[in-house]
Parts: sequence; C-alpha cells; structure tokens
Amino acid sequence: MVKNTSIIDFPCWTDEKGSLVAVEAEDTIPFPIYRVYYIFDVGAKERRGFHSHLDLEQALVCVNGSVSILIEDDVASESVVLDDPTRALYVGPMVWREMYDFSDDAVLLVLASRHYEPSDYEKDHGRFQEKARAYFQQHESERR
Ligand code: T46
Repeated sequence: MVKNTSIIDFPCWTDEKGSLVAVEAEDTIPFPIYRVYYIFDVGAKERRGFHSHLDLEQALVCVNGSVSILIEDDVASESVVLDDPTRALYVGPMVWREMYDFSDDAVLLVLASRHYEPSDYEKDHGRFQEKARAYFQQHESERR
C-alpha cells in the first residue's frame, strides 16, 4: 500500500438486533481522537481533498454508501473504495488524498488525531511531492 496508509478492520458485533461497531482510541485505531467530522450530501461529480497533512493522522470510514479515495506518497498512488462501515482507511502524514465517486447516500466519517489546524495542510501538489520525498527519505534512513 501507499506509505503511511493501512486498512483497519473494526470489531463488529452482529446479532438479531443488528450490528454495532466500537472504535477505541489508541487501541482500534493507533492515535488519540481529538476531532470527529463527517462529509455527506456530496454530488456524484464532486472531488474533494487535494491536499496532504504534515502531522495529522486520520481514519476514514464510509459509514453509509460508498466513496473512492485516491492516496499518493512520494512514489506511488492507488485508489481505495470505502463501502463497508466496519473498515477504515488509516492515512498518516505526507499522503496526498482526493475523495471522489461519492454515492448519493455516502457519509464519510473521519476520526482525527489533532484539532483543526489550517497550517497543517499542504495544498500545492508540487510542494507536497518535494516535502514527501524529503520526509520519506529521512524516515527510511532512520529505519536503517
Ligand atoms: C481531509 C479530508 C479527508 C473546519 O472548519 N473544521 C474541520 O475540522 C474541517 C475538516 C474543515 N473545516 C472547514 C474548512 C473548510 O471551510 O470546512 C470546510 C471544508 O473543508 P475542506 O475543504 O478541507 O474539506 P475536504 O473534504 O477537502 O477535506 C477534509 C479535511 O479538511 C481533510 O483534513 O483529510 O477531508
């Protein structure tokens, strides 16, 4: 997968009454939850995102309907379809993201590791590529 991303399967309890998913900070997801927001009523042709984050970690889960997420690191990109309320896409720092193909009924819930900070966004794709190259080179050399 693209660096700093993964799929997280949430535990789900299903019985004759229906299904329930519980998410616990620093357990089900690997960070404390400081903010929750959700995106809905997005037109089928709309595309959102177009940025990366410097420090923010997030878990994206489509709790209703479906949406596609393009994710990109310094060298690779891929698209992930979110259409299951028990599955989240973890997206860490220095990953470009674009959300598209929202179904009419899509509700994209996002759990975030920090409060809203406009200064944490990189919205210029060229600058993102430069920063991501430096960031992942440093992280890879630290791991050696
Ligand atoms: C991300 C993707 C998945 C706030 O005031 N507080 C908030 O916590 C957020 C997230 C947004 N806003 C305001 C800022 C804008 O005026 O809401 C408006 C729409 O936000 P934005 O254009 O950034 O939405 P997206 O869908 O492009 O991106 C959002 C998140 O901002 C971003 O962190 O990773 O969803």
